[in-house]
Amino acid sequence: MNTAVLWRGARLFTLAGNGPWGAVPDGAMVTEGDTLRWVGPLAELPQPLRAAVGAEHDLQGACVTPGLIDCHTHLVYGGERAAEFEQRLQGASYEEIARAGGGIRSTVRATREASDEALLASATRRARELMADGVTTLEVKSGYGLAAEHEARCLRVARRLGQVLPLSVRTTYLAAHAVPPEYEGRPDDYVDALIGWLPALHAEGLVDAVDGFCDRIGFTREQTRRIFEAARALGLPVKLHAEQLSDQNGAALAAEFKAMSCDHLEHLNEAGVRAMAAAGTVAVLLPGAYYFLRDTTLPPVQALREHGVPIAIATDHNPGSSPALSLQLMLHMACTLFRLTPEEALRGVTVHAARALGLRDRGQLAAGQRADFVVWDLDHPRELAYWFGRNACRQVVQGGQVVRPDESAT
Ligand code: DI6
Ligand code: FE
Repeated sequence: MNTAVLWRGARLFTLAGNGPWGAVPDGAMVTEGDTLRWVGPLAELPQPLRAAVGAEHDLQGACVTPGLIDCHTHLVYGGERAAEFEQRLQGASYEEIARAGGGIRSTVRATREASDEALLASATRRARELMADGVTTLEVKSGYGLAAEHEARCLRVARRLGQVLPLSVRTTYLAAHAVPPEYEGRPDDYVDALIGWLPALHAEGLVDAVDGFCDRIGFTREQTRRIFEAARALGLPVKLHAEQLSDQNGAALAAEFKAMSCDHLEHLNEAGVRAMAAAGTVAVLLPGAYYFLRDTTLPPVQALREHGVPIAIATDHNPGSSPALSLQLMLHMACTLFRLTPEEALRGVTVHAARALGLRDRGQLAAGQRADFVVWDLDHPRELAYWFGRNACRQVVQGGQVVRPDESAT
């Protein structure tokens, strides 16, 4: 049997209930194994539960939030693209570089050349950086293999990450990220191929969701539809890189398939917003990519709010458009660049990020949720969006275990 552990002396910001931040000033939590058994004001802790407590931690008035969830990353890849960054600084555009065979395709070459061990080692380093920032759940997409064998390798590495690190990992199949050189000029044949690879990957337990890049340099709506139909036939949920560089009405298509999320959305139109609202699809905004590509078209945040579309925020970590390794920095940028409120931004990396991954057991501090939380060196979580370039994370508890500070690492 698991011992009940009491965490007291916390200023909890549960994000549960209707009040601002779900604040509980003299808060306490009781965890049992990897689950939160009770959350509330210490004074209201039921006596029988108090009596069952086998260990206690005094958080000494520190501020506590749910563990952060990075719901959109491309963490597994070989190499980096700093030289492409220099090219862009000299005037080449992201699309021009991609069309000339650079961009995603250059990372595909480096990924195919990298061994499984090298891919795992580099992804582990990056995951650790995100975790040091308070991340307890991470989504990882494939999409730099673009061949059956290499997509499988990347998804296995992603799964492995969740086994070697104290981290929950969700995997997403994004073979529809770009057309690989073997299929140059034959995108429909490539779509047939990637649809053909999916059942075996799914049978191996490597796929939690299916994604695509619907854009001028990605895949058309019709191709995306075929991919979504294949996902649906296997009972897999879908998400979409939609309306990033141009408006393809991708979000409306994704909503038809009850997508868990549509991501990027700088060029999202009103009909797309309505379709997402009706389908309950989360809007995942990615300020890192917007910033790094020096985009100037803002996602329609006010329309998303007005239609009640939940907004999530993620790093979009990838070597081409967002080499970002801090979700805290994304909170800041979501406010400065997209004008989210600090509370919206925090909900975007907790409650709404969980929803973007189809996870109901995390994102808030409430009885029955996973015991994933972060203790911050801050007076109030609004400071998460205020400071930048500062890591205010003091302690991370993942599945009821203290994983940071990591005593095994020192
Ligand atoms: N949109 C992006 O911003 C990333 N993928 C996508 O579909 C960029 C990926 C890359 O440039 O390597
Ligand atoms: Fe992405």
